[in-house]
Amino acid sequence: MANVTTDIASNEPLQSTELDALVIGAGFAGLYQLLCLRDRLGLSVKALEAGGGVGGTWYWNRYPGARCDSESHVYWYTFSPELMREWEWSERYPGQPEIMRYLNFVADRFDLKRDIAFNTRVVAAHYDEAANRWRVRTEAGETYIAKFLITAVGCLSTANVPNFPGLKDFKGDWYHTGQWPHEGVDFTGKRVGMIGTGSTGIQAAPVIAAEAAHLTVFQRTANYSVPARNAPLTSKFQQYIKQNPGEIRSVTRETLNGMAFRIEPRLAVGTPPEDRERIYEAAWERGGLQFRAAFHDMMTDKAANDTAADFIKRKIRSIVKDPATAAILSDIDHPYAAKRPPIDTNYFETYNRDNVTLVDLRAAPIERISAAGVCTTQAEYPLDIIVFATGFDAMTGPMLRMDIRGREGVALKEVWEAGPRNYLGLQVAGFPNLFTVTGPGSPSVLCNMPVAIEQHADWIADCNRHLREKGLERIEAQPDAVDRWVAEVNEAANKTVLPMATHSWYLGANIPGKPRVFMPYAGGMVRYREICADVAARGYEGFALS
Ligand code: NA7
Repeated sequence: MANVTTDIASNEPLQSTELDALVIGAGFAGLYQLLCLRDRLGLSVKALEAGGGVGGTWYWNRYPGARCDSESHVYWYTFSPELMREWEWSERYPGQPEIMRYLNFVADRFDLKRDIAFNTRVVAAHYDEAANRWRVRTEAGETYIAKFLITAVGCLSTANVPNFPGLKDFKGDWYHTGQWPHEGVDFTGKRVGMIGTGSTGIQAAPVIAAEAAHLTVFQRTANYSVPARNAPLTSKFQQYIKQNPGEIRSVTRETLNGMAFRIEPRLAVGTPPEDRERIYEAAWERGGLQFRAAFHDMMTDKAANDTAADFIKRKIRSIVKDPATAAILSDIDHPYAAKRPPIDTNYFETYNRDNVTLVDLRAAPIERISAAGVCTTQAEYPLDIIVFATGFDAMTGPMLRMDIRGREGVALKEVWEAGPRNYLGLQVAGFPNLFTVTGPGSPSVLCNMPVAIEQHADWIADCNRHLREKGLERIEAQPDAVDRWVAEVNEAANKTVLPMATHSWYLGANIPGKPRVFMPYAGGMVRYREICADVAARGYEGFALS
């Protein structure tokens, strides 16, 4: 319905749309949140999406080799057994195009697109206390008014292009992997430079190397990677999926991080070295993120983690033939999986190709970009194309690039100046009726994302139902509950080796000037789910309802 109201910034009367709830984003999170609120609660809801289609992260990340690191039979929605039977994955890990087909299938199956405005970027959201409404403005100047505002903006959706001097003078083409051209990039016959060796660079390098005349990889921090061992799914496994949707859903709810595998109860410390070696060897052969499930103490005991780290470093040195290159690749300075652990298809093998060179930025950092290419303090590397696989302003970036203001016009930027502060990763004190799906302080990126997303969207929908049933209009996190939760998030992280990677994006350390705070909740999805359920069961303890 359209009302005449006032534009939040200019005070000019504008046509605006009034809704019960507004969702920002139409990726995994936004689609499911829209479905929950519209179809289960019967609310008037719209989703606003900056992209030209559904998909969120997967809409933008179209770089060569883009593939999910979660296995396909757990990287999807599990709220509907019928839906799980209707869709069939083709490979062990879903590639970006297949994920896009899946999300479009879901959006069409539930007729979601009619309530999504595409190519619509939200620039501001201000809370109007007197009216108890959120006033949301888009880049094009439209205004939406909603009682509830739900951000489903993703954790890794704000691209980080480092501010190298001279980039504008570069005569070739450059691309960030998270803003990849839809038409693709032709590397044939080109000299390509790729900066960054996180999960993205590690996926992209082998694919680019196979096409380009030459690939130069610029590595700042050496990284672990375990073979993904991707393969087509057998028809037997596809049958298993169709016949056991309930079991698959249960496993993702019982495992620490929403994955399909259980962490072994045995300890690395105390296991005889030859047995440990055999176990790691089997985990390496099996491949994937499951490597971290080999021993229970891997993520909590540095001595245990060292055994995994040592195993992978030896693997790198055995794969990479040139000893100098192998030394640079295996000179890793953080515990295994303390930064997000990549998995790969022929990554280290790629350095055995004649057309691939590794540049060690620790020895000689990038000084600037010239018209011809990348200049380190030691040399200039002439290039036709530069690929920035340099990651994201993670978790808080997508929230803070919007001008979000709560009570009395207080900006989220101010409240989060020293790092994100909220309750359960779901609500910020002073920002009533604003929910943040997979916000900082929730398991999010430490969990298999669709599992974390379904839990949050369900909780938010249940909360909305509760408010309606009780005739309540407003829910707001209490400052003391926020203090307690921030302490709990820190405590959970400090029980693990995660904060030992002092330069990880989990800590915001990849973005110059960003406060260093461990952002995701590391206590595990199972415990987190219990905490959230318990809070709701106690009448939304820690929230003020009115
Ligand atoms: P990541 O994991 O943040 O990796 C970015 C890479 O880019 C990493 O190797 C960085 O080195 C490097 N980087 C970033 N800035 C610079 C500068 N200024 N100079 C040189 N190198 C730089 O992002 P990804 O896209 O690979 O992965 C993000 C997530 O997507 C991934 O974890 C999965 O969850 C999916 P650094 O390590 O900071 O020294």
